[in-house]
Amino acid sequence: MARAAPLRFLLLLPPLLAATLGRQTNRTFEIDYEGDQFLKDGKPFRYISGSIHYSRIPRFYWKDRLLKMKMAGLNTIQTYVPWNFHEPLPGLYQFSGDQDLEYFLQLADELGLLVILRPGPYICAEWDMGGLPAWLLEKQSIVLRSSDLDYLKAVHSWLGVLLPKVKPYLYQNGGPIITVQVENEYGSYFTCDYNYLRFLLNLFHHHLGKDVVLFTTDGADEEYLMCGTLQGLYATVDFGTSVNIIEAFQIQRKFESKGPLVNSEFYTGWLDHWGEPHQKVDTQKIVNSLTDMLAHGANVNLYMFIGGTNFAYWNGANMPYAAQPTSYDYDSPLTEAGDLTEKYFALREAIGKFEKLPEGIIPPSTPKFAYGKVAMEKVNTVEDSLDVLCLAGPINSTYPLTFVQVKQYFGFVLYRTTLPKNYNEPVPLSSFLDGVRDRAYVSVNGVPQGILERSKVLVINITGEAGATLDLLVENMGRVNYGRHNNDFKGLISNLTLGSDILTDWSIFPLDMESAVQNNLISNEMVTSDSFTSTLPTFYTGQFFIPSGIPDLPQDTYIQFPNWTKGQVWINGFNLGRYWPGRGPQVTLYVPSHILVTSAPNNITVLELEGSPCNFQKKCYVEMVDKPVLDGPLS
Ligand code: 6GJ
Repeated sequence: MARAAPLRFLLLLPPLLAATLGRQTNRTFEIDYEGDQFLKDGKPFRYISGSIHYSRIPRFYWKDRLLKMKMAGLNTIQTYVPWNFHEPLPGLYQFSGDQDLEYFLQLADELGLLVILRPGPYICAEWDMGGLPAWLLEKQSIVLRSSDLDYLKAVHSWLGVLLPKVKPYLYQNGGPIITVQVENEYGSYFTCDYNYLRFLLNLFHHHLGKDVVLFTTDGADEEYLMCGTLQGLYATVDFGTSVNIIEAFQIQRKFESKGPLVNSEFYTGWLDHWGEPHQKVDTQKIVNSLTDMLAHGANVNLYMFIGGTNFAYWNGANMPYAAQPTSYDYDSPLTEAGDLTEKYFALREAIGKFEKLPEGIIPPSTPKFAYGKVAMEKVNTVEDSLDVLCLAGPINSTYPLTFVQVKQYFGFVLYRTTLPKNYNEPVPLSSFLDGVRDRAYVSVNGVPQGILERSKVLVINITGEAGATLDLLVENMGRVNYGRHNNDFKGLISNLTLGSDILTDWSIFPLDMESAVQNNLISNEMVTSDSFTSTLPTFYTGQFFIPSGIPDLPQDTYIQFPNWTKGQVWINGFNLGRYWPGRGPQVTLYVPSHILVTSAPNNITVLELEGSPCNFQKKCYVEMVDKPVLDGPLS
């Protein structure tokens, strides 16, 4: 009987794989303009692809999701590379753990899945600032996605790191990447700057070589492709079930009279916004359009095949300002948690009419466990936690500074000043030109006064005595990811007026919630103030144990917040994202099992920004349940 490979062999796998991938081979992937098709190693090839964003799926589950996509009959997957996910500060690069793009590509290759890579540098994707890093806004006048030299310099530097990393993974070098998208729906953007596209074309060719298939994607409308396409970049379109596929591909043909028909984003669902109904797209309509496109020999990418989660603060927003929620379920064939849906099997059946479906077991939906109620206890308000949230102390400024100006890119900043005189009667507090970005939780001497909200609540009335402390905890709810407003500065971006007075002499506290939570600085040992009100932004903590004696635990779960309002939640220091049942439609947040432990208590930290069900006497609860609720009531 053959001896099993010694375990140490497995340690050799990644470098062996990389060495194999990095080699020049005689493999080819190209466009056959005469045959209106792709050729893979000289043979006609049509891709049936699905979108998966590795940045929205824990590394722990990448293989599970990719295998489910393979078993659905897909031969290719498509993924974005979010620049801000990998370069959080200029020159600081992160490519390990959940950011290990190369490992993700290796997994796809091992499973026999080809890859359509979309490295942007702008990606849209309902992702913060469309993937562009917020530190670009340190040049306040920067013109994003243009020939602005500061923007091009940053792009040149970033792609000079990213593209050499992915070059070994090109198909012709032994890897899975068959095509690479340049920019994203550039024709939808106001700059319409061909020099910018030429810069990108040359940069991609410089790093990847000229034998790679580079393409663009734009909405299936002639005016979009006018600005979104360029000689040397193969023009493709995107459209959903409401569009006639013949008309859509006729638009593509106006720009690519020969070559393969490609729908780079065929929408299997749709995006959500807080306060709007959860979006769904009818399965039969998707099946009908997909079948029609495949029958026409088109190459199709199903956007999304699995949406996943906007963990932490990664969600984007659209204009008029509307932030997307934590869940990016997208009503896609695999749920946010990777569960198989009726849409999955319907699409698998449709694909099976055109491609031989892989034999073998489809990985089942992962089990979910309801760990039940978890008692929570108040710890401290944000105002009383500044010593652990802002170790460097405040930045003092006559007028408010933006998040970027204090080098804080996500989460929260506390703005503090004092009232210049007595306001015994309610007086309007407002920000010039809708300048609160995006929500400000206002208090005077620790007494809540109300909430200012971008585009929704521009004025609140407050009272207070001269010298009283005025606090505004400002929350960044996510940067605009689509359209001209994606230079989305956060914080108090214009002066605040109180009646006829401009408020000055600010102390500005950038708040490092992550370090405080991960270093257990938000704990019950903290001194808690005597008088609690449950409407000041307040931290709560709780613990729960994974039940012993039950096999296969821990399992995935969902956390919900009955009678809480809005906030942020961490489990064992992992930032799960924003909850906002007070506005909806998302009620539960997905909790992947890999962040849970069986050997110790699991620590939950909640920052409730508005109102919790707790009071000083009564304990309060969050709840771990085994079913998601993404279409809950709207406020
Ligand atoms: C694409 O733009 C984008 O390329 N997109 C959508 N387009 C419909 C028009 C939006 C106002 S819906 C969701 C996707 C992603 O944003 C994708 O990144």
